[in-house]
Amino acid sequence: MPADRIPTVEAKLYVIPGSHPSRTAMRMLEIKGISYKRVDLMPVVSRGVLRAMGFPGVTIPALRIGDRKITGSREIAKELDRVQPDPPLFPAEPDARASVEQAEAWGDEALQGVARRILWNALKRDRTPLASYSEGARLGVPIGLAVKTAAPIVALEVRINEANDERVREDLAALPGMLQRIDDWIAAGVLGGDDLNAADLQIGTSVRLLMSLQDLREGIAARPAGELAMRAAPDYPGDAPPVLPAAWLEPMRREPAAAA
Ligand SMILES: N[C@@H](CCC(=O)N[C@@H](CS)C(=O)NCC(=O)O)C(=O)O
Repeated sequence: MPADRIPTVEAKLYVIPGSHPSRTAMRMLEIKGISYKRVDLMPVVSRGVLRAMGFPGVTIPALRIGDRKITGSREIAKELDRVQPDPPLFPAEPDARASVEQAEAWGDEALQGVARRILWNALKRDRTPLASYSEGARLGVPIGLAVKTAAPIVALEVRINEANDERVREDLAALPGMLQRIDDWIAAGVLGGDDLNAADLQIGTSVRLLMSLQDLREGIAARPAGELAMRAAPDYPGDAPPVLPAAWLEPMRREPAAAA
């Protein structure tokens, strides 16, 4: 057995209920067959917890694996391939790997934020669906109470993530082009192969989060990106009834735009 191959490893994953990159990390651990302990944290509070525990960053997901502490879903993907090479999250062939890494980076740097801002903007309008995003989570307080007292957290997340109306309207205008880009990657074989790769899991969970919003679900579900999302994250919590202004959703109702 190669020296860098660890047969059993102790893993603890820090997540926020309903968080899309958290789900990316959960699915990667599942696919690798690495058992782990899940620790649910409240948004915002998570920052202090990770800082106090000596993680290198303050965002979720955060993984303690063996004696290593990692933040960032892309860093976690790389580390998991290192400690448990099979099944691989990246193709071995250099060009194919570069394409997957490019799609993964775009998923992290562009799509993830769009999905996050749209969700927080929707929750700013109606906090009630927060309970559905916490399904299956153990927050240490009753979910009902957590939701009732969540107004300051939602307000802070809107500020931290710049989920203001102007930005989110722009995000929704860009979304059809982003979905088209995902469909194109699927057609090109970069995404959506038989075995899910790191980019499938990075992008699929963001699309899956967007599909938790009834405002967007129908426009996404039938396209290849929607099918990929269901494969990447079959069990995703959360269901938000329509709440976004109809005019903002117009671009999603038009014909598919060119890739953004
Ligand atoms: N892009 C990074 C960062 C992820 C990120 O921003 N996570 C959010 C949850 S989806 C977070 O930690 N939010 C808590 C906060 O900002 O207070 C990744 O993929 O790991």
